[in-house]
Amino acid sequence: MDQCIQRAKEGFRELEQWARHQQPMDLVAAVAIVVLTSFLFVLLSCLRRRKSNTIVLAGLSGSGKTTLFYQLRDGSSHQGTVTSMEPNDDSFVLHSEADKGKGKPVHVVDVPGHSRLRPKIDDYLPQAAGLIFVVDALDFLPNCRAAAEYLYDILTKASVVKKKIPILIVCNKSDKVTAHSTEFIRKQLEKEIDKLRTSRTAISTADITNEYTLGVPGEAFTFSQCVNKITVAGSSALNGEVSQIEQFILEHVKP
Ligand SMILES: Nc1nc2c(ncn2[C@@H]2O[C@H](COP(=O)(O)OP(=O)(O)OP(=O)(O)O)[C@@H](O)[C@H]2O)c(=O)[nH]1
Ligand SMILES: [Mg+2]
Repeated sequence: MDQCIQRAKEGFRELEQWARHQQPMDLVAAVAIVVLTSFLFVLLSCLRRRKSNTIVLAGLSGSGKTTLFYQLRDGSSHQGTVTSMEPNDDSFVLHSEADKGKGKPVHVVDVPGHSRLRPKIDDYLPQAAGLIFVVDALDFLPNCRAAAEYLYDILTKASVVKKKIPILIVCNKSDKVTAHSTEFIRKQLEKEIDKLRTSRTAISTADITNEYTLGVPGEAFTFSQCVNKITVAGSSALNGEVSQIEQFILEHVKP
């Protein structure tokens, strides 16, 4: 510590001596350059920190993303949705907010769950302020592995990890009595991701497309280990029980 202070003092003395030997104009120029550079640095970091207003809806086919999209936009589920063949992409004030006569527009993108269309998600992640991962809580067990695989792929993408995109796991279709609880779904997904972690790291490196690894080595995987903030909520997109989703959106988007 004393050594550091001594070095700092010496450095300061050298700087003082150097300054004494400079022309006043050179000093003004040097100070101006430092001030200008600092200003540009602050400006750039402020611009970079400005959040976008894009919310990405992802999840397996049939989980209820398109129903949720319409519920958020129009306050109704547009019953009779069919498997989406391309992303649904619109900017709107959340229906519940528009009712109150306030609100800022949100850009919501519903990415189809069909495996061939999923890569479209990469077009939207770089500007995402948040990601909503929709899970079918009714037909959960037969699809648990597939849902965990998709979620694992999302959680290991550089675009998601580097920007620490907040993620809300939505257990949809809670209107049905046989729907699984949010706690059950969270635990099952954690268990499946834990298994995936082991199997995927065992694959030869040439086959690995995941950009980041998950969790803490030697410990069972939990969402709390992720750098991204991950929360779990229940919803019924069909019946309009989407308040936790709206809260998540309002928390993470900026105009
Ligand atoms: N009971 C119930 N059914 C729902 C709910 N949300 C969606 N569904 C139904 O689930 C089915 C699939 O919903 P979609 O919104 O089309 O699913 P998706 O996630 O967009 O599917 P893809 O476009 O194939 O990726 C439809 O028959 C919906 O009516 C819900 O909250 N409760
Ligand atoms: Mg759809």
